[in-house]
Amino acid sequence: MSERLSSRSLPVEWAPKVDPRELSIGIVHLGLGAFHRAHQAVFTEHAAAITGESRWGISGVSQRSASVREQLAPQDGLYSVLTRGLDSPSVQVIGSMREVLTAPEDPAAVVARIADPAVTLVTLTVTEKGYRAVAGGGLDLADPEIQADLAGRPPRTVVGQLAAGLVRRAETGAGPLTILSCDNLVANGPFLRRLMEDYAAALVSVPEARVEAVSSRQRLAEQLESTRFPAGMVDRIVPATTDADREEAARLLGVRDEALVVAEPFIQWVIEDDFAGARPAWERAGAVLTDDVAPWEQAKLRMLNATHSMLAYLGGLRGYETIAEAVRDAELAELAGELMTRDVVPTLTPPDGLDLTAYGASVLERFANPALKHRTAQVAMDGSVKLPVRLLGTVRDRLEAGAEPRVASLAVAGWMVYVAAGRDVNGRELPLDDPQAARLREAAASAGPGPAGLVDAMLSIESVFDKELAADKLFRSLLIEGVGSLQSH
Ligand code: CS2
Repeated sequence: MSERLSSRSLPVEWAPKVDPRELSIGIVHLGLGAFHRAHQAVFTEHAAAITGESRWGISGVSQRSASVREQLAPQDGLYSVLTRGLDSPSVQVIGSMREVLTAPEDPAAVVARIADPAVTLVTLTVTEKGYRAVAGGGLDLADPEIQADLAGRPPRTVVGQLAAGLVRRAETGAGPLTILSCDNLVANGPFLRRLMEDYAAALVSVPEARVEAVSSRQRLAEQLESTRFPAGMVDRIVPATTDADREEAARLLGVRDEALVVAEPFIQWVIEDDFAGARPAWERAGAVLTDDVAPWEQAKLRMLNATHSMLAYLGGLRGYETIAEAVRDAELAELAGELMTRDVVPTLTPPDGLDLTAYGASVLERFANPALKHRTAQVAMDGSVKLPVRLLGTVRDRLEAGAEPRVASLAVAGWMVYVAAGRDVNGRELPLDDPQAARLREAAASAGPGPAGLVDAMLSIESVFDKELAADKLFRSLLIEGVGSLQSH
C-alpha cells in the first residue's frame, strides 16, 4: 500500500499552489465537509496563489466527529480534489487548510478562533438542518440544543458558536466580522442574520441563564450591528468519496489521501459584495462579486437543486442508484426538463447574462456525468428541510399566478411516496435520512387510505407545509394525482 499524503511524502510535482504551513489563519470555516474542501477552500487557495497573500489560511471546524481531523491532521492539512468529468480524471492537491478543530471536543477553541482579531471572515457549510430554523425562517427556540447553548454551556450549535465568538469579539475589541453562509438556502445571509438576532433576543428570556446573559445580550446586539451577512450562491456537485475514488487518486498521486474529495469540473461562486473587513481576492480565482445575488440563487435553487431532488425521489423509487442513471431514463429526463421550463422558469428573473434555457440544459448535462456516481440516496437526504427551499417557493408562486405547478407537485408527491414506501420497485430499501424522520414516519403510518390519505397526512406536517399551502385545493389535487400515478407504477 502506498504511503500516506503529507508535506513530506508528496511528490514535488503534486505540490499545492500554496503551502499551508506558510499561511496564517484569517478565515474560520464551520462545517468541514467535502463540499467546502471542493469549493470555497479551492477558491481561497487559488486566490492566495495569485495574490501571494499569506493571511487567508483556513481554520476548518468539523461539527460532528473527529474523523475529519484524523483525515487531515496527519496530512498537514493537505488533501486533494479528484475531478471527474467526461475526460480521464484529474487530481489537484489543495493547500489552504491551516488547522482543523473538532467542535464537540473543544468548543472553547472554536469560540476563541472566531474571536481571533486576525480572523475577519467566518464561512459556513452546515447544511439546511444545521441552522436549526423553523419553517419560514427564524430560530427554533424550542430546539433543546439551542436552549442548552442559551443557558450558557460551551456552545455546540452553529448559532451558539457564532454568538459566543461575537460576544468575545465585542469584549476584546477584535473588530467587525463578516459571516458568509455557503448553504443552499433562500437569501442565506439575511436568513442567518435573523437567526443571530433571535438568539440575541432570547439570551435574556431563558430563565436559568446566568446573570452575564444580560450583558452578553447587549454586547451581541451591538456586535451584530457591525457584522455583515452577505448572501451567496455556491455550485459544484460533490458526491460522497468512495474507495474507488481513493484508489484512483492514489494511482495518480503516488500517495494515499485519506481526506480526498471528488467533484465535477464545474465550479461557481456568486457572492454579495458586502464585507465588514478584508477578504481574499476570490474574484481573482473566478468568483463573481455582485450587488445582487438573489436572481442567481433563485435560479440555482429552483432549477438545479429542485430538479436534483425530483430525480433523487423519482429515480430512487425506480431503483436507480445514481443521479446519472436517473437522468438517462427518458421519462425522467423529460420530466426534469418540464419542471424547469414549465414550472420554474416563469417564476424567475434571469440574472444578468444568464440564459435560463441554456442553463437548464447545462444542469441536465452535468447530472448525466456518468463518472460522478452521485447517489440518489445522498440527494434524497433531509427532504423535509430541502423541499421548502427548492420546490415549495415555485409551487406557491405558480399557484398565486393562477397556474398549475404540475411537475413541481409531482416532485413533492415523489418525496411523499419515497418516505411512505421505504422501498424501490425492486423491493430494495430506500433509507430515510432526515432530521424529522420520526415525524415523517408517523405521518406516513397514520395516513388514511389511498393517495388522498397519504397526501393529507403529509400536508399536515406544519414544519414543511405552511397552513395556507396545505389548504390549497389545487395543490392538494395535483399531489393526489401525482401520488396516485407513482403508486400505480
Ligand atoms: C444536492 C446538492 O445533495 C443535494 O441535495 O442537490 O448538494 C447539489 O449537488 C449542490 O447544491 C450543487 O451545487
